[in-house]
Amino acid sequence: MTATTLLAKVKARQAVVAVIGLGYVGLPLAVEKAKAGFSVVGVERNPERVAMVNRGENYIGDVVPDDLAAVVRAGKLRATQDFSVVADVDVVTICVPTPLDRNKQPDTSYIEYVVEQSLPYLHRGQLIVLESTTYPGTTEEIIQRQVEARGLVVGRDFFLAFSPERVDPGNQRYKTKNTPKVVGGVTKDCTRIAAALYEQVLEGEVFQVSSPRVAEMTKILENTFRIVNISLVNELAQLCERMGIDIWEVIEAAKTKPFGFMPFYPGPGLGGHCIPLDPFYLSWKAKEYDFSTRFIELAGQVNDDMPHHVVERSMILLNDAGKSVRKAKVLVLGVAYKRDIDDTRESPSLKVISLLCHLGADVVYHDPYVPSVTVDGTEYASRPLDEKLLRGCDLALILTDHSNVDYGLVVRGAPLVFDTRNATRSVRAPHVKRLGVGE
Ligand code: SAJ
Repeated sequence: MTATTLLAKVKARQAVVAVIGLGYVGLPLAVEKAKAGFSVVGVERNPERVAMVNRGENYIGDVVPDDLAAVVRAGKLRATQDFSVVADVDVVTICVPTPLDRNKQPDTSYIEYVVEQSLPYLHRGQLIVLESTTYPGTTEEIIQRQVEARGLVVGRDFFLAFSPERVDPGNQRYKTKNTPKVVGGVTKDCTRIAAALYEQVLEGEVFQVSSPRVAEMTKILENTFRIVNISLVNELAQLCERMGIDIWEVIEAAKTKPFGFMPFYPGPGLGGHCIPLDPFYLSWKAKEYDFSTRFIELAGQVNDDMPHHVVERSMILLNDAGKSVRKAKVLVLGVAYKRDIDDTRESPSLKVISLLCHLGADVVYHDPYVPSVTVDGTEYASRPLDEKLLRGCDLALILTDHSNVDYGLVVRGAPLVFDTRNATRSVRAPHVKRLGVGE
């Protein structure tokens, strides 16, 4: 199939699409492609997820359950663990994790694995799009190289592009369908066909760039922008504590500037599977060019220090109340990495709990979104939030500001509150202390 025929098939929504990886990126994308009329097959390693999709059952918060059920019932979406389906599709979209290993080195093994498993089935006339956040060069150095080793030539026999995912878990306004998309192909035809695919599926703008490397770097810039600015306010929050200034009041005032400013807020550290990790893909690649990405390294250090700062401040507050952290009963409020979601990956709360336990504290938690969590091999269950629990603790530590928690109850019940998210912003009481607020 030539570029022209594949392009026509995509525009007619007759192309058959494989989405490899049905996680928080892949499943919403698969559902949107099926809703647009494409026949979609999800290739997913987790058999539970495969079975749930085929029963029309949802497991990703940002997917509308009825949408998933409807496209499965209509036969427009099915899932499998079997890579051989790649032989029968026109488009392959790869949405697999790109974590860091223990030494903060990129781990592209998921991408390499799915490409290797797909290779026997890849053939002329197919479009391959990588969506996983990664360092500039990945698409060409890993995917193009492996496929061309089979004698296929990119831009002639197959088409290859990178298009970064921009999923913001829990965002009620921007979903997969209405978030603008950046697309960069190895050749003009690659870009054109990949852009056409997203134009059939998404409402948002499809912004074409000149290469996969530009698209890969675009995503890294987006996330590096966040990690650096979050670390900036985390550093200023620590300074404000010493200077007797309220950082939250300062940020609210700075927000009145209608141009040239964007608010970021202090917190107990940086969680999620993207912001704390993705920028280090660029750090690693930059070393090949004898370049040190100092802002990213520094941002990582400042953010990594925040859980330690929170524990240090907690110890001081307990000490001021005449209590030692050893044997102190600490109630952690929130273990998800950010508000109103159930994801605990890289959550700073887990680090705080681990540090407190190593200091001999007796830690329990409440999180309405997370029924249980394991820290250092110990499983904790979320405790019901009531007066008895609050009165029974020495310190209530707010680490995630879920909207459905009654912070008035927390302030009334707990003898001491340390709030790292300004959830108690309207309260002024001697037993309530906030991160970034000096006495
Ligand atoms: N955080 C702060 N202060 C802030 C903003 C965030 O401490 O002002 C913390 C959060 O509590 C969380 C972490 O940073 O622990 C990451 O939060 P995030 O808001 O960046 O959200 P993520 O990681 O779930 O998703 C982000 C997307 N979020 C936004 O743009 C708001 C987006 O950057 C990417 O689409 C996505 O990562 C990704 O997959 O790369």
